[in-house]
Parts: sequence; structure tokens; C-alpha cells
Amino acid sequence: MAKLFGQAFVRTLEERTQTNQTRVIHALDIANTLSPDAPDSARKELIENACHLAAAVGPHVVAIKLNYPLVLATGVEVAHHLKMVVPELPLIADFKVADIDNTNAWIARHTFAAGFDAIIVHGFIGDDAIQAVLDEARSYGDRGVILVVDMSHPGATQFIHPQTQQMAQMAVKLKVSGVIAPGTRPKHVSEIRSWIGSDPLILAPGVGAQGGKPGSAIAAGADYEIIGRSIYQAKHPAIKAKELAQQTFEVKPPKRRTTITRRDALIRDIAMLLDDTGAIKFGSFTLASGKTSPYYIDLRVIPSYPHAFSNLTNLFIQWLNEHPNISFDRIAGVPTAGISFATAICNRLNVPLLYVRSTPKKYGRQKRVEGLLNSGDQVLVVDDLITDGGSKIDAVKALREAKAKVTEVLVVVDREQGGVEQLATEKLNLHSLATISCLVQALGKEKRLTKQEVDQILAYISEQK
Ligand code: OMP
Repeated sequence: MAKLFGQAFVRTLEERTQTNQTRVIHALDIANTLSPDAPDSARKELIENACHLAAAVGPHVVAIKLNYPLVLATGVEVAHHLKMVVPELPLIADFKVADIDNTNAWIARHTFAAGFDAIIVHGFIGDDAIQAVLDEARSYGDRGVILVVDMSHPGATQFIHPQTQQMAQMAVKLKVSGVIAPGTRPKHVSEIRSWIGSDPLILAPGVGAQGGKPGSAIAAGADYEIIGRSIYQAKHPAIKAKELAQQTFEVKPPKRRTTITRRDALIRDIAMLLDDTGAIKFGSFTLASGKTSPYYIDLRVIPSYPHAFSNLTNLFIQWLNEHPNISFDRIAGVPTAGISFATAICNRLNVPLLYVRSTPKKYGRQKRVEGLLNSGDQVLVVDDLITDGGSKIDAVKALREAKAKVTEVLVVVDREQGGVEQLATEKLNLHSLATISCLVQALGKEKRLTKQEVDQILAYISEQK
């Protein structure tokens, strides 16, 4: 197992899972209804209630999560009071930290100094701001850090979910202790598990009051379900916690996939995306050449699926991040499909976009290269697919005539029909997110193609080489 942050915290949760037979984390959100005008006595009472409740539900949960309202109402010392009553229970500070590195470090320091065992941090703030929390976690004897990569409420699908895959990949890179995934959407939980592999924990809130069914996030690959109102608003919180403990523990969690390499994960993600959108189809197709092919690829449909398009753009960016030796001042899209992909990447990376017309404009300066290009600019050429490379070479010639330096071409899929060799004759390096053989093998592993289909298609591909 890769060494995650917060080993002691993770181990305590795992041990309690077995000894207490539960996969519940209780969200002790009992201050959510406290009036801001409540007298000091009510705040004192709140601490007493928190301690009382924690002691009652403690045997049926692996940890307690405290939120802002409770800490704002009582002060961070509530952690100290709880530690006196239930020292065996890890305390998670749900502060959803989301500031710059310097401020985050301060928040984390005070949280850990107050006695919390782990802290929840937003993923969208980026790795430097998260690293500041990780550094504090380490200096406080390796506390836990949990990253929000998705959320359980409906609005999470607007801005957070489209970035979940990238945040999940960052969670793995940073070796955080766990991630938050939506208990209201078990399908997303299993997607997140497939992206993070077996190591970081998944904590899934949204069970009960928000509509998630107890145990369904566990069945989808989560380790724990975070449950608040269903427990603390119950007539008998301890009895309810016990019932939920049983429901979450009797579910058989799926067998953990062994962590796969980043390259394999990238190919699998592309293969699934192409299959889900119908951009790759299997059967018998007549090609423009008159030959028949057992597969057909049309990546032009992808921009019509905004979510898949955004994911494919993420995968392009992931690939570029992993190949820092490929530098460029501009990206040029090859018409027609390459233009939409190049546009999306440029937009995300804040890089100037160019595109190359297939035929020159019939008026004006009869240009083929559209956009601003300075003599000597290094240009990366992007397209959807490569067969023999003809259209790529044509676009590169137009760019070179316009005084661009071009050495690298990046496509989504290489059909492995001589593109690499053809481009090399023009001193061009071909890169692809995936080759057709890798895609077919990945779809076989995911049981989207039978072994017989995989073998037939691979035999066809090698005949075409
Ligand atoms: P109930 O909805 O009352 O069970 O409480 C769920 C708890 O999980 C609350 O403390 C929420 O603030 C928290 N939560 C979510 O509900 N959704 C999320 O996406 C993330 C969290 C969290 O980070 O804990």
C-alpha cells in the first residue's frame, strides 16, 4: 500500500470497522439549528449534548465529524471536551478548507493543535494550497487529510463533478488519506474508486436525510458513509446508529481493483468514454476506400456530449502534464474535428489557438493558417485521429510555410496504419492518447468486448499495418 497521509487515523478507522462492525461516521451537526442569539448557557449545553451524543453513538461508529456551526457555536475546545469523553473516537474537522496556502496552513495548524485527527479540504483549490495542509498534517505527527473531490447535493453536478476525475487523480498524487464522494450517487462513487485505485479511503455523505440508501455507497466502493440527521434527529440516536452500523456492515464491498498504472488508467478512461458516447463502434463497416473494417471511429460526436468532451479535454491535459518535454507556444487544430479539441485545450491552458484551413481562403490574403502566429513560434498540432497521416502533414506544411516550428503532433487515437512512419518522413513525432489496439484490449478487460471480438479486431489491425 502506498504510504498515505494520516496512517494512524486510517488504521484506527479500519480497526474500529472490524471491532465495532460498522462503516458509519457520525456527522455531529447538532448546532445547525442553534439561534445566533442563543445565550452562553445554550452553548455550554451544546458541548454537553455533543459529549452525551458521542458517548451514546460511539460504539456504533468509526469516527465523529464536527462541522463549522458546532465549532463556531462552542469554539474549537469542543474537540478537547469530546476527547475527554470518547478518547477512542477519531475526530474529523469538516472545515472544507478552500483558501490560499498561507491561510490554509494556519487553519490546519489550529485545527490539529485543538486535537482533531483529520481535516477536510476542498480539492478545487489545487495542489499547492492542499500541500500546505499536508505539510501541517505531517508536522502534527501525521494527521489525516481528506479531499473533497465530489459532493452529495444536486448543485455538485454543476461545477464540482465535471472536475472530479482530475481532483481524484490529484488525490492519488498527493497521497491524501481519503476523499469525499457522493452517497447520493453510488455510480459516481464507483467511478471515483476506479480513478483512485485501492488506496485512499472514500467517505460518502448524503445517506438518509439527503436520499442516499444506507449501504449503497459501500456497495459502490466507499469505505464509510457519513450520516448526520438520520442519527442525531432520531428518537433514540444510539439505536438508530446501531441499525445503520448493521446496514453498512452487512454489505459486501466490491473487490478492490489493484492500482493500475497511470498509462493504463488513461487508456481505460478513453476507451470507456469512446464506447459510452458511441464514438467507437464495433461491427462491420465499409470504409471510404471500399474495404470493410470491424470497427469505426467518429470522434466528431464527442463535443455533443459536454461531460464527455470536458473529460476528454482533461485527459489531453493530463497527457500534456505528463510530457513536460513537449513545449509549445501555440496549438493548431486540424480541420474539422481537431479544431474543437484544440479549442478546448487552449481554452483550459490559456494557450493561443490556431487552425489550419483545408483549402486557402479564396479572397483577402488567401491564408491557410488562421489566428496569430509569430515567425519561429513552436506549434503543437492536434487532431482527433490518424490513419496514414496525410491531413496532418498537409496542415504542418501550411504552418511551416507560415514560419511556424512544428515537430510534434498529438491525436486522440492512432489507427496504427502507418501514421508514425509517414510523419517521421517529415521529421514529425506522432503522439496519441491511445492506439486502437490498446483501446480494444482495454474494452476487453472491461468486458465491453468478448475475448473472441478482441482477438478478431487485433488480427485485423495487425493485417493493416
Ligand atoms: P446528513 O445529511 O444530515 O446525513 O449530514 C451529512 C453531513 O455530511 C453534513 O455534515 C454535511 O455537511 C456533510 N457533507 C455532505 O452532506 N455532502 C458532501 O458532499 C460533503 C459533506 C462532508 O464533507 O462531510
